[in-house]
Amino acid sequence: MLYLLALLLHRLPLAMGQYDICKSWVTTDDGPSWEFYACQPKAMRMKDYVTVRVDPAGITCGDPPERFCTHENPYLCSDECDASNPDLAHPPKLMFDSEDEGLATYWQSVTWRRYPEPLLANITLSWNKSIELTDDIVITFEYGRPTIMMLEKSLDNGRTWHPYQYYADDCMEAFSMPARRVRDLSTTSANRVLCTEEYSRWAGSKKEKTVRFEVRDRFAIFAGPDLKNMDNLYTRMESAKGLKDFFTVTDLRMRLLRPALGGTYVQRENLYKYFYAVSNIEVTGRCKCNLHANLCTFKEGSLQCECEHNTTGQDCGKCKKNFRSRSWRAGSYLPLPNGSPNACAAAGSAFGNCECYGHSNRCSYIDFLNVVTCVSCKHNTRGQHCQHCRLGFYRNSSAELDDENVCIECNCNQIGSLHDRCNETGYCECKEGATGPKCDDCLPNYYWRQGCFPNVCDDELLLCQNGGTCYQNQRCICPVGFKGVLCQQSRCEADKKDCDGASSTRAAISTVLLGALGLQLRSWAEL
Ligand SMILES: *[C@@H]1O[C@H](CO)[C@@H](O)[C@H](O)[C@H]1NC(C)=O
Ligand SMILES: *[C@@H]1O[C@H](CO)[C@@H](O)[C@H](O)[C@H]1NC(C)=O
Ligand SMILES: *[C@@H]1O[C@H](CO)[C@@H](O)[C@H](O)[C@H]1NC(C)=O
Ligand SMILES: *[C@@H]1O[C@H](CO)[C@@H](O)[C@H](O)[C@H]1NC(C)=O
Ligand SMILES: *[C@@H]1O[C@H](CO)[C@@H](O)[C@H](O)[C@H]1NC(C)=O
Ligand SMILES: [Ca+2]
Repeated sequence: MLYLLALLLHRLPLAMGQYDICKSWVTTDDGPSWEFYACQPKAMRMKDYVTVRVDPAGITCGDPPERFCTHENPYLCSDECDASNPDLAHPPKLMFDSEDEGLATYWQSVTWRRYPEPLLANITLSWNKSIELTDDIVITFEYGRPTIMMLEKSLDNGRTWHPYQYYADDCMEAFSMPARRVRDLSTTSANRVLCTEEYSRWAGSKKEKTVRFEVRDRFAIFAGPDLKNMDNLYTRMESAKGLKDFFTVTDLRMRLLRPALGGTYVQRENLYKYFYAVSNIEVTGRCKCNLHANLCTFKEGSLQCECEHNTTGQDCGKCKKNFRSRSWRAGSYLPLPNGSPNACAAAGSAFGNCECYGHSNRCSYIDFLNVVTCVSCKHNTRGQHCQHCRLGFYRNSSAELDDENVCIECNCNQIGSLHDRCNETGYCECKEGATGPKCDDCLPNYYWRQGCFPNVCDDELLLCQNGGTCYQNQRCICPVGFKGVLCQQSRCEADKKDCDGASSTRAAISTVLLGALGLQLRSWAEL
């Protein structure tokens, strides 16, 4: 009875939505067992979990209190922003509260009183978690939308930023980009970053208040106008490189670059009507859990996937300890309709747990030693559990044991080192005279020439004598009449014949050679 209930409870959601469950208890010929599926959390209102930052400091209105007016009522500047009065304050958090019926609550910037200096503001939203967008980002502006703005995103918690979309009433003028519409994109350009003029033109501040980042329109390129064919979208997400990442963010930034003008030009005599006011930022998405979780919870100030399939980590991005018999993989939407869980697995052999840290997926039993050992360790590892580095490699101290980069090649200089092994910090063992981590340098008083050799001469102790010059520490170039390693020997003293015989002998040899050549030339000419 309980089995049946469990079966029903787990089977039920399958009908409700795709990839909603990670596993279900099924009965097969071999008896009941778990079956695993690719799974993902439901989409949520992400503004409930966001941290916001507004830059630069002092951009929020009300400190000191100031008056402003609207484009509809430009000469009645009786509205007031006062940060110290809760009724008149417009702090950033009002972009994320629930909008009840009635008056909108909004964050508001200072007015453009410093015109013509640009009025710039950044609104940065951070989740400290990767999020996959599932619906449009909708930003609601009160009193008119900016005439120039930019949306940026980060995938690495704000370390690097990338343009996401440009918005301007004149794209060419503002960004030197042609204006395009997301609706006109095709399957090959679905993740193009473009500039749109649809959300920046003046249409009266009450009428058109929203600026969108169109996720649905981009999905519709694959899934059809009503997103009925999600299977096609999921298939594309698996095959088109970069498509999934395009919709993934950890942070978003709105760069407000020029406020609504209410017309075509700025009226210098009334700058109190130019400012930004944002009442709501709607971001709908789901936690990215690599298709290994169907729940995502808010814990200790951050969203976290409740990982299944024996995975772990904030995004279920690695295998749990003792489940690393093969490398971690994200789940896949394919094959339809349930996808592949690509679960992490303990070494499923009868020999018990043989962890190979993901460097091997085979274990074997060695009879005479009575041990189970990993076979064919990859990634330059070795050992019973692939826990050591092969000779010629050393342990990467910033990588976990199950990391593909766990072993780094020693790279010892072949000539300067005794062998190609190194110690745990990557230092090679050097031959005499060589030094440096890789033995590719020479100690002082040694010179490099296919290895390190002791200096023959130098400028200090081993000076060339009698006017000789030291050539690259390798030898002294001696003036005529001297020889020896340091030119210390006079040729006359060494050999009496050298003193007068040398030059005449050389002349005699050249004459003979020239004579022979002349003979040869003459015989060619006669032929
Ligand atoms: C807004 O952020 C961008 C980087 O994304 C930075 O270059 C710019 O200076 C920031 N502007 C303000 C007003 O803080
Ligand atoms: C971000 O999330 C990680 C993992 O949940 C957590 O350890 C870290 O403290 C969080 N950082 C911030 C700034 O909230
Ligand atoms: C994960 O490990 C548990 C406990 O060992 C096991 O019962 C379960 O079947 C594993 N799940 C998957 C998806 O491999
Ligand atoms: C060491 O491991 C880290 C983490 O995987 C990796 O980023 C880094 O590139 C590795 N270092 C080398 C020299 O391979
Ligand atoms: C590796 O060798 C270098 C140079 O001899 C030495 O400084 C370092 O302490 C050694 N590291 C280890 C872990 O032995
Ligand atoms: Ca609000």
